Amino acid sequence: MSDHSVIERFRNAGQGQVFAYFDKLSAEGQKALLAQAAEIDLAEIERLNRTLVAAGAATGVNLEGLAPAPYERRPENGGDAARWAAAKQAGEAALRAGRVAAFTVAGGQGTRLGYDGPKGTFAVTPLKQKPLFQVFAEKILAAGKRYGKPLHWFIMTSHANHEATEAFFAEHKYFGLDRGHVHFFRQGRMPAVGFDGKILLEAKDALALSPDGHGGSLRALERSGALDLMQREGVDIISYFQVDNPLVRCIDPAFFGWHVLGKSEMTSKMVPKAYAEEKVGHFCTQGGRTVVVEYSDLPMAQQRETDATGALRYLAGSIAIHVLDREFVRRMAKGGEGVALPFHRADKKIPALDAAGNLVKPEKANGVKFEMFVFDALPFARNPVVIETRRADDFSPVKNATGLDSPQTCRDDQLRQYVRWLRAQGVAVETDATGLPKEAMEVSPLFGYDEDSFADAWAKLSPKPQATAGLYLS
Ligand code: UD2
Repeated sequence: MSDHSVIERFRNAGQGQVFAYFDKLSAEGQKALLAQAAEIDLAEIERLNRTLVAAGAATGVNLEGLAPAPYERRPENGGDAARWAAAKQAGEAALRAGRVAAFTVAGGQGTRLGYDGPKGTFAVTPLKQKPLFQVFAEKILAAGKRYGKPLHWFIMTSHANHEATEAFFAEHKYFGLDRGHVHFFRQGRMPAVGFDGKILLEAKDALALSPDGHGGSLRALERSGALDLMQREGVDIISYFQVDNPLVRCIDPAFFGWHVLGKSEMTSKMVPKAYAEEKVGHFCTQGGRTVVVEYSDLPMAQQRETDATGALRYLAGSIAIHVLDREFVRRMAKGGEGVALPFHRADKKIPALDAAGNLVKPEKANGVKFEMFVFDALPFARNPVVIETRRADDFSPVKNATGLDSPQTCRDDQLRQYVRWLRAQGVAVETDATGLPKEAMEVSPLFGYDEDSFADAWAKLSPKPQATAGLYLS
């Protein structure tokens, strides 16, 4: 498309302000702005303005006919132990057949943590201060060895952190993984608009662009060629997890097995909510489909409802751990008649040029960012399955600098996990009432990354060390 027709297209769409300073830009600046503009789907922006931004646009989520989603309970909570065992076997077979790839969404900006760098480079382990990326890398490496098939690992970055992420891996020699098995790609971007629907500029030659949400990962997997690579390699099971949660069992045979045996296109883990007000999404059903409703969208009265036994009715909390079928992702990415992730509106403080062309850092929200959420794919999936997991085994994210979901709580949860693994092997460990040892110790994922792999490694260990301060099993 010629430069002129790009500009014309924006003018016709009522977005001519994007080129307000165009004539004063250097040739380079003009080129940069045109390239960004060419990325924008103006029809999509017009639709989002109409449906999400315009005065009177429908706000709030449709809660009609909502009910709690069924899920597969763990054996200790009344689930069928034989089915769990069968699932584990099926998952192990899938791993041995090389059908599984790991996939981390790492495009977020980590603003709440106040850490300036790709979040995956943040140090989290109690003793060795390993960064998040290293924890996942070692789990993936160890699982590849355990099942005799090295796994591919896909990492979605953002434009802001892509180069720093790649450099970090190169500097650390991919933490022992084969370079050819680690794949990075950028997620897509969306322009921010003012409350009047006009696309904002962050500089005279740059739009205010931001990542399109973790739901953008489905499009990005397709666009980057990751799905084709998976197909060539015989991978059809994608293990999706977030960069902020080092406890995640990113290679969990039973999880993959439920997915395979259920002929599911999307399988998700739930934890029973700890309390009604806990800020997680809820697995629900609506019109025969599985959906996730964010805590901010479900009225508090409903979140507090209890059943006859006194348990929360909307118990199934979403912790952002999913298995995706490769061809399901392709179908979602390609879109088509009625098949598309919806966008969500987030009102934000967006640094933008004012009418005089000066950059203003606003004190309060001045515009809207558009984001997609990966869990919105669930209602499109065939045979979705939700399984229960123990929070202590799978979920302790680092989100805030202090307090809840902070480096401190995450460190403590890692330590408690090492203690449970050791105690399961009959090792005496001194702890407080919450299972927290007095002194730091650490288990490398290369030694054991879950209960089973730890038990096997421990059995082979001779002599057995004492569980004392500074113990490092690697
Ligand atoms: C998410 C879920 C919440 C719960 C929680 C568990 C949403 C809206 N809420 O909350 O229900 O499951 O996680 O921890 O998802 N990311 C990208 N690109 C983006 C935006 C995010 O890659 O454009 C990644 C980010 O790097 C991180 C993950 O997605 O790994 C989660 O992002 P978040 O911190 O915004 O999610 P949060 O804590 O609001």
